[in-house]
Order: sequence, then structure tokens, then C-alpha cells
Amino acid sequence: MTNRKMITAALPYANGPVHIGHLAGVYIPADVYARFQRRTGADVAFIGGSDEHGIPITIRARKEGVTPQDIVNKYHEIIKNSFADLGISFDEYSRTTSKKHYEVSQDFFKTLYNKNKFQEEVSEQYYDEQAGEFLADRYIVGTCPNCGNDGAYGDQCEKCGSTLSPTELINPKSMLSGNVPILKETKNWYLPLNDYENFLNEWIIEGHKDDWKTNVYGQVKSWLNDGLKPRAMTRDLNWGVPVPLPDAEGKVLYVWFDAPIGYISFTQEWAEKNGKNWKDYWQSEESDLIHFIGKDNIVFHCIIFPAMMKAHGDYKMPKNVPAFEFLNLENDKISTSRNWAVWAHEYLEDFPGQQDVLRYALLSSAPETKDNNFTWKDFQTKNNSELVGIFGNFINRVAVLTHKYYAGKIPQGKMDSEALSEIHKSATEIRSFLDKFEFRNALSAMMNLARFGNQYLQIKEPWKTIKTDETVTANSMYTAAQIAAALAQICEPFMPFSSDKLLNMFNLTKQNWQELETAETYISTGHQINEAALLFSKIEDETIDFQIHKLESTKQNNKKTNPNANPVKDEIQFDDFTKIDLRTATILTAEKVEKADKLLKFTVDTGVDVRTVVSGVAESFSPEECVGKQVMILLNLAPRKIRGIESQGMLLLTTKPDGRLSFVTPDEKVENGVEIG
Ligand code: B3M
Ligand code: ZN
Repeated sequence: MTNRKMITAALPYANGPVHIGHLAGVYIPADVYARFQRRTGADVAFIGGSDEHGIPITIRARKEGVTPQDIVNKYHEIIKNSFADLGISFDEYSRTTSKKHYEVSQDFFKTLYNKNKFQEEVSEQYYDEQAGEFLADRYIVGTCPNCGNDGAYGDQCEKCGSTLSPTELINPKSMLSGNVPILKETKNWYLPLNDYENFLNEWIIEGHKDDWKTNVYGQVKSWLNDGLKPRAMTRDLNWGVPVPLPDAEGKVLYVWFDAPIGYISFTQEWAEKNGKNWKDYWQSEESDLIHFIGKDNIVFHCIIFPAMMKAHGDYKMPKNVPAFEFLNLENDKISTSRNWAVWAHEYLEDFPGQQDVLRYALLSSAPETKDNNFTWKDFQTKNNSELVGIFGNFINRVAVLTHKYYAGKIPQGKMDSEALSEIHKSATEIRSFLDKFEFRNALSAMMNLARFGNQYLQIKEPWKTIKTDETVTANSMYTAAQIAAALAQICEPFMPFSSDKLLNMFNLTKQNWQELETAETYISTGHQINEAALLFSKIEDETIDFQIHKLESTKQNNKKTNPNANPVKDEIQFDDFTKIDLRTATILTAEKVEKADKLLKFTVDTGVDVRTVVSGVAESFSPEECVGKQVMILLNLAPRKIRGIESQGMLLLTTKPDGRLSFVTPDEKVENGVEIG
């Protein structure tokens, strides 16, 4: 195990905010790992950035009528701020539209080109005649030849995970115009992935059968068993890194060629700012390269990018690619397009100062080996019974009682040997689990120490023994303080904000991890602690109900065929409906209302009587247009004074697409006074 860690986290597409699925599946685990490695004293580069050339960006730009650069500028900032606010401690978070990235990715491409690693191929690509452009893989949708999924994309079927090329799709359609695309000749540069099969088999299938996660190993194995094919590393698109060749007008680097190189260019940006040599992290045997990704990115990080680096020749292969599965939300797949998500920035607005609650909840239900599920109820339970009830309760008792009995100074006492071994066990287990990328087990190992501390106090009851036996109490409180101080240290990778508060409360500085596994003391006798402060607060039912309601209205909105339709009002019973009296009626006279631009005063023949009704239609109709119209009236609405006129009832109106009002009318003349039901 080397002591230099080059840690990358998948570059989120800057076409929308990040959500809890991204956080659970990539960014929080990556951050836990980076923070932990720093605590072991490793030389860590934790690198991330926004992926700004993906097709999802041009799709969103097209939808919003702005440029792709407008989209990425907006979402790069939102994403970058969300990560910072959630304690995702990147050493560098950059973006693939940076000048440096263009230089590095073009240079990488030219190196492969000059080494004749590409095959130039003229092929037929799908071209949308109406849009006047070649179609990126993601712009072509059709039926997956493997599983029949109708929403498969030209490069990948998200349902069965298989990689596809556009011509394999059945009934392909252009996402730009909806038309059937034509095949048109064009030249691109292909990386013959098939040339790397032996290398990949030897490196991964032989070399990593024991230390790579089974979900990753299995996917790579099945791809290699199916045999690899040359893959175009350039595209006929207008948004991306231009291909640095004279005969490549109108072509850009394939997004999955340039994006992983972002890890390298961002490392170079970081290294230049910090007086480091980037090659120590990417081209040295002394460095472990670890890619944190979601399972839909396995092929790109275990096959395509390694093949690119192998072709280049100067790079070291990743030591591990601990891809996570997917997180569902309330038992439904998280979806940006359906807005079925808990957005990181919205969480931070709704739960200010509670970053660690989300980190803890997502880590405890991390989709490490299989898809998992996030529910708001579970989030509330994790906070109230574990963070408040166990962790926070224990810490608070230690701090409050230390102030109460010893004026905030750690008493002279004897360490309970079982407690000391519990601390060592927790720190050692966390290291062992994190070395294997087992985050849920590592989190439990941390929480088990808090549980032990809570039980220890429950058994020792210093609040009772203080009355009878000072020595016993001092021993208990000294031991409890050691446990609390150790927790302040070991919770940092998981809950950095709470760790900062605890280190401040106990007036401590960060210790090296190895020390935590063997130390005899974690806080010295006589050490003055600061004021006790609550770490976590109970989350009430109404707070959770609000979030659940928000999702419910999203669900309703998703069913809407007309996006502008307002949500359904609260349900009523049939008896409620029978109370209203709707009738046909005819407007006899119409006149403007003095000093009221929107109002007209009508006399209306309701079949039951002739009455006055005031209606807000003056901006949509002249009085003359209304006379003789047959309309529908709510007859038994209590009379209301409107601008001094008693209006008896209400005419039913609707709004036209241009915003003007129109009367709801029977589709042919009927008698006045006919009931509508
Ligand atoms: N932009 C994220 C995704 O496929 C993709 C990752 C790039 S990492 C180099 O959702
Ligand atoms: Zn499929």
C-alpha cells in the first residue's frame, strides 16, 4: 500500500444540480476516503470537477434556448458550492471548459495520434437532415437490441447497462427533431479497444480478482467476454474540445475521451498552485490511483480510460475503482428529468447546519453492493435515534458533567481497560473497512464506539456515584472523556462538521490515525474543555412531512400532461358537490364599472330570475361582445359587494393560451336555468 493517493470522483455533468444519489454513490464515500487517508498521513490529491461537454448539456441548452456555456456556467457554480457546503473536501474542483483542460486533452490526443494509436475510419453516422447536424450517441434513442428497452441511447442502455453503438439501436429516432436520422459518411479517429483486451484481462481479470468489488469485476469481465470493438474518440459535434488536427473541422473529442483526462488536467492545475509535481500522482509507481464512480461509469473507467492511458504509455493504471450501485428515493429511481430527487442545494436550504445528518444518513444506506433506498422517515430516525439519541446524548453528558463536577477540567482517573480496547478496536476496524472501501461497516464501527460510550455512562451512572464515591466517579468521567475525545477524532471522515465542533468543544487538535489505534490517552488530566454545545437536534414530524409533501407534489406534477396545470385541490365528497347549483344563463345587458378596468356589470337571465352579476372580463371582452351570450353561472354563491355593486352569483370562466379570459358555455343553445351536474 503506497502512501500517496490520487483520488478522483466522477465529474458530474454540469447540466443540473447534484442530488442525493450522486452524493451517496460517489462524492461522500470519496470524501470519507480522502479525509481518512489524510489522517493516516498519506500524500493525498483529491480531484474533481464539472463535466461540461456531455450531450446532456447541449440537450438542456437547446431546451432552455441558451448556449451550452450558459448552462455549464450556471450549474458548475451550483455544484461546486453544494460540494463545498457539504464538506466534500476536494483539493481541486475545476471544469472541462478550462483552458488548461483544452490544452491537456488535446495534447493527450495528439500523443496517441502521433503514436499511430488511432484507426482513421470513414463510417456512416446518423445525421439529422432537419437539424443539419450529425447526432451524438445520446441524441439517438431507440430500442435496445439486448433487453428491448425503448428508451435506450446510442451509446448505452441504462436499463441493462450494455454499451451500444447507435447503429445497433432498433427504430432509431433523433432527439433533436424526432425524425428518423439518415446515415451519412464522416471520418473519425477510433481507439481499437480490442487491441487492449489481453492487457485488460491480465491487469484486471487476473490481477484484481480479489481486491476489486464484485459488481465492478463482474461487469468488466462480461464486457471482455463479449469482446471489445474499436470506439470513436472524436465526434461530429459543435460543443466540445476541438480535435487538434488540420482535417478535423467541425469535430470534437468524444466526451468520454476528454472527461477522464479532466482528472489529469485538474491535477495539473492543483499541482501548479501548490508547488507539486503532477506526475508524482499520475505517472509514479509510488501513487495509488483510485476512481470513485457510479456503476454506469464502469466501462469508461475500467476499459476505455485505462486503454487510453496504456496507449499513451506514461500513466499508471488505477489501483481500484470502487463503483457504487444506485440510490433510489422513496422506492423510485432518482431522475433529474422527472425532478424526482433531493437536490443537494435544496437540502442545505431546508436543513441549515445539518450537513452531517445527510452525510450520516446517506453513508448508512450507501448503495455499496446493491441499489439502496432513501426515505425521509429513515432519515428522521437516523437523526433522532442515532445521532441525537446516542452520539449527541453521550457527548453532551460528558461535556455537561465535566463542567458540573470538575469546572470543565478532565479529572484525574483510571482508564477502564475495556473502554480503551473499544476505542482501539473502533479506529482499527475503520481503517480496515475503509481500506476495503466498506463505508457502511466503517460508519458502524464509528457509531459502535458512541453506543459503547452511552452504555458505559448508563452503567457507571456518575450522576449517582458523585454523591457517594469521588474516586469511582472520577474514573468513570475520565474514561468517558477519553471515549468522547476519541470520537471527536474518528468521526471526522464521516461527519467533519461535528468533528470540528467536538475538537473545539474538547479543545483538541487532529491526531494521526495510527496514534488513535494505539494511544493510551486522548485527552489529558487537567485539560480544560470549552462550553458544551448540542451537536444534533431532533427533527420533528412536520419537517419530514413537508419534504414528503414536496415529493408528492412532484409525483403529481410528473403525471401532468400539461406542465402549466396547477396541482389538484384537496379531495371533496359527492355531498360537497351536490351543494353547488350550476345553471345555464344568458347575458341580457353589459356595461363597464366606473373606475374598474377589469370589471363588467351584467344583468343575467338565469331561468330562475334576472339578476346582477359582476365579472372580471373587461380586459377580454367589450360589453357589446357579451350581450346575448349563453353562459354558466354558480347560482347559489352568497352575494358579494364588488365596487359597491351587489353581485349575485359567479359566471364560469377559463383562461385562453394568450392569457385572455373566456366564458364556459354550453356547446349549443339550451334553455336558461338548466342544471349543470
Ligand atoms: N459526467 C457522469 C455521468 O455519466 C459523467 C462522469 C464523467 S467522469 C470522467 O453521469
Ligand atoms: Zn438494454
